[in-house]
Amino acid sequence: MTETTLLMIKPDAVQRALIGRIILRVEEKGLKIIGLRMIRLTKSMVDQLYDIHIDKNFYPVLKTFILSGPVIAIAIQGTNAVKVIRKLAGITNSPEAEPGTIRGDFGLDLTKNIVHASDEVERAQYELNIFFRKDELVEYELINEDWIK
Ligand code: FUP
Repeated sequence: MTETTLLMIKPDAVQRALIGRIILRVEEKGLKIIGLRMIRLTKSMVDQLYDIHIDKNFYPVLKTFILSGPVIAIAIQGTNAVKVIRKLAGITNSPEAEPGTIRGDFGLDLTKNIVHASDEVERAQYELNIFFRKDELVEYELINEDWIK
């Protein structure tokens, strides 16, 4: 089933010049990028994105980190896009993430873990709304789409 999800490249990966290599993985997999934006998040946007973690003890550290530099928000569409991007990202704790995943290949820290990926279709919609207006997501056909999906 065609889904749309959010992948956010976090400030650590932007600073480490990993933007291109992360985007490459999305494209290589055959998923379609339908929105792309660099932004320095506001405090209230971070609270929206991580609303389920606001009361956790690690939240102040997480929030400071996410506010520490610009991020890249990527809206991605394709078959099972939510699950596929979560798998490409790897598990949350980078040192334990499988090699071959983004976190497994590039990360060594739990908080500075390179990317954020939405975990459910409805949640993806909620998170995409934090970064993009409806008219900023672009509907188009890729010429090789029929060979992929
Ligand atoms: P994920 O769904 O992989 O983004 O992971 P979680 O929703 O469990 O956690 C959100 C973010 O909080 C993670 F990217 C890392 C961070 N985190 C910490 O910094 N410390 C913790 O103890 C747990 C999570």
